[in-house]
Amino acid sequence: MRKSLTITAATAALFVLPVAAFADSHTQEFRANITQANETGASATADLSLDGNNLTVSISGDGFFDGFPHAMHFHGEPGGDNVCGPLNPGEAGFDEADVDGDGFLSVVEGVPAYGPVTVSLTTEGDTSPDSALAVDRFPTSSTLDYERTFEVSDEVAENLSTLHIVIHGADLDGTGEIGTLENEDGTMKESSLDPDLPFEATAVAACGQITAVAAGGIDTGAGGTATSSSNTGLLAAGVLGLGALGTATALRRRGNQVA
Ligand SMILES: [Cu+2]
Repeated sequence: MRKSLTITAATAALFVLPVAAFADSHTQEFRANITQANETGASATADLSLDGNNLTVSISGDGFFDGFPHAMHFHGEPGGDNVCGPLNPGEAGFDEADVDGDGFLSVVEGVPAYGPVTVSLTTEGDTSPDSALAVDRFPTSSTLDYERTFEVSDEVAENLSTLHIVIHGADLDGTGEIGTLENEDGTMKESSLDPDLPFEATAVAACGQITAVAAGGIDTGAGGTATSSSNTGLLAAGVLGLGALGTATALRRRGNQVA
C-alpha cells in the first residue's frame, strides 16, 4: 500500500512538473542592473517580462534628479555588439569616448558604445525612436517608478539581451537645477542632440545591459497572461513585491497601462 502510494505520487509529479514548466515557458524574464554615468550617483533596477511581443518593463531607481523628465531608452543594434561603454571619468576608455574633452559623456559621445535608440520608454503613447526626446512623456521622479506594458517588434523581442537601458538627465554641476551648466564663454551648454535643450537634460545619467534571467531564477508564477484572473493577481503581486513602486502616480499609471 505504501509503495503504491509513493509510486502514485511520483507519477503524478512527472505529469505535473512538465505541465507547469510548459505553462510558464512563453514568458521570458530579463533584468538590467543600471549603474551611474557621469558620476551622477544614480542607479536603477529594471525587470522585463516578455510574452510574445508584449513587453512589461518595470524600473525602480534611486538618486535621479527629482522633478525633471528622464528620457529612458533601449539603445543598441538588435543582435549587435553594443555595450554601455566607459561611463565615468577615470574608467578605461573614457577619455577616448569623451571626444570634446569636457569631462562629460554626452548622448552622442556614448553612441559608439551603446548604439542608437531602439525603443523609447515613454509613459504613454508612441515608444519608437521618434519619441526619444518626448520630454512630456518620461518619468520625472528621483526613483523613476516606471511600469508599462507595450508591444515590441520581432527584432527587439528576439534580441532583448543585446540591448541596453540608458537613462538621461542629470544635474552635472550640482546647482540643484537642470540647464545651469555653461560653456567657457558663459553660454548655456547645449544638448548634443538638440540645441534647444540643455546639455544636462539629455546627458547620460545611468546605463545597464539587459540580460536574460535563467529559468527558475525568479518566481515564474508571475508568468501568466492577463487573461486569467488568477495569473493577473500573481502578476500584480510580483510587481508590487519589487518595491519602490508605491506612489499613487505609479499605481495610476499601472492601472492605465497594464491590461
Ligand atoms: Cu537614450
